[in-house]
Amino acid sequence: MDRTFIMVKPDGVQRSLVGEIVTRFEAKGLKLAAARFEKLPEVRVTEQYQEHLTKPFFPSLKQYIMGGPCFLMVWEGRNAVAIARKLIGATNPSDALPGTIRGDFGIDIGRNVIHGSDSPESAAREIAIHFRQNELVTYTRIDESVLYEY
Ligand code: IDP
Ligand code: MG
Repeated sequence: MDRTFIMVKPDGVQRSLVGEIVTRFEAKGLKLAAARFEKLPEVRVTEQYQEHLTKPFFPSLKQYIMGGPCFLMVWEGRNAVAIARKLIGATNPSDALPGTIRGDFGIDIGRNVIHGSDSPESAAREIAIHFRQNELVTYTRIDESVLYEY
């Protein structure tokens, strides 16, 4: 099974979208493996967005992400990374299709509600930034045998 790192950003939390977002991942058939509600320290924001450190928008991105509590999650399932990116939609909410989280709930690229890992390698890296190995919970979802053909 694959895992992906998902985070409701401070705008999503303030707009009370956590429940709606969790519902979409659950309904899709992904399995929650870990979750935490917290304000991210600077060091983890910098690690999380390592590839954007030199971008002109990085200072405002850091301020945005540190501006309030985030809801951090790990979701598990076959092809979880790509599936989650589809549920989330395009980076710029004005390009994101209706039915996606950013397409339904966002309007501005600088306030795009949610983060999701962009590859299995990024997912492993990001999960390790935010969660200890013993925080990842292993269990069987009762509907697993009907969610997958094999
Ligand atoms: P992603 O979140 O869809 O993977 P990335 O290109 O990795 O998109 O960018 C990370 C985050 O940085 C975006 O989700 C968004 O919050 C912010 N961001 C990216 N591009 C811009 C921009 O041009 N202006 C402002 N913020 C941006
Ligand atoms: Mg990204």
